[in-house]
Formats: sequence, structure tokens, C-alpha cells
Amino acid sequence: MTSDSAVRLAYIAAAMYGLALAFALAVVLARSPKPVTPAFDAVAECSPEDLAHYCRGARARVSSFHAFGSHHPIYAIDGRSSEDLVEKWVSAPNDDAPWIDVLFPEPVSFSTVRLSHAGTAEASDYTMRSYRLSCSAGAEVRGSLGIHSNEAPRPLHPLRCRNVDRLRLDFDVEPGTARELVRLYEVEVAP
Ligand SMILES: [Ca+2]
Repeated sequence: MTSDSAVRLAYIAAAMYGLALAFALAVVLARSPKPVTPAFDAVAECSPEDLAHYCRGARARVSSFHAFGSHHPIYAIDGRSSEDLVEKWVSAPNDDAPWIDVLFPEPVSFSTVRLSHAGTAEASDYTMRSYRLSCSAGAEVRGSLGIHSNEAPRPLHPLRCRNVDRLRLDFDVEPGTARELVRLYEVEVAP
């Protein structure tokens, strides 16, 4: 085989590999346009200080996640503010309006939301600066709070919500910067 043929074969192989990857990604996205974590049964006495913990039956639903990085949204409600760089929810690169919902198995009331941003384990400029928290019962929004200049890696936000079944975080990404993806290690919701 000539070197030209070998180069041509290498190009063809690379192109086919790229097509296979694109097809696999399309299948993943088509099957789960709004990925949601499994519904675990609530465990009695589990994590009394964190209503968002999956062991209480809470679920996380997201606009997207970074599938190739294994950054599944379950990491945002597993009760661990780990410094392991895999253990975070990361939004997909093409998601320009990322959000995460915490879905409660039954109506809950709470007054604070603690977030663990990327700055808890990574460079501070990965910490999200601008986002909105809102809670709702069905379609009725019962509380919201806009954050516009956050620099804290682990801020505690006051948000008074009564008998709600969902907490939503809507993030403002900043394309071309470290904040072009959301990197969130944990959401904690306290009574
Ligand atoms: Ca976590």
C-alpha cells in the first residue's frame, strides 16, 4: 500500500468514527431531551437537614448534561460536596439556557438554598455569577430570587417557599468564558 492510500484510509476511518460519535450523541439526546434522575423511595430519617437529597425521594431534572464527561445530574443531589471533579452536574456545550429542577416527592416548605458551585473544587472563575432561583406548586410560582453578581463558591440564598413541589435554578451562561457551561456540585434545601 502506498503512503497516499494509507493517508486516505486514515481520513476515511476518522470520518467514519466521527459520524458514529455524532449518531450516538443524536440517539442519546433524542431519547432523553430533559434527563431526569431515577425515583428512589424516600428513606425514613434520611438527611433531615437537606430536603433536596435523593434519599428523601427528590429527583433532579435538567435541560441537558455533559454526557461525554459523565457529569450526571444525580451528583447535584447526592449530599456530597466532593472535590472529585467528576462529581458535578455540567450542562451541555450547546445549551445556552441551562436549568436544573429539584422535584420533591411531596410538597415541602423551606427557607434557604445552599449551592456548591465549581469554585469549591476548581478555579474561582468557573463559579456561576448570574442565575435565578424559583419555587413552584404545579404551575404557580411561589417564590423567586435573582442573583446577578455571585462570587461565593458556596452561597446560602434565602428563599421562602411554602408547600412547593419544585425548585428551579435558571443559569445565565457567558459564552467564550469559563462560565460557558454550568458546573454545579450540590444543591441543598433546608427548612
Ligand atoms: Ca454532589
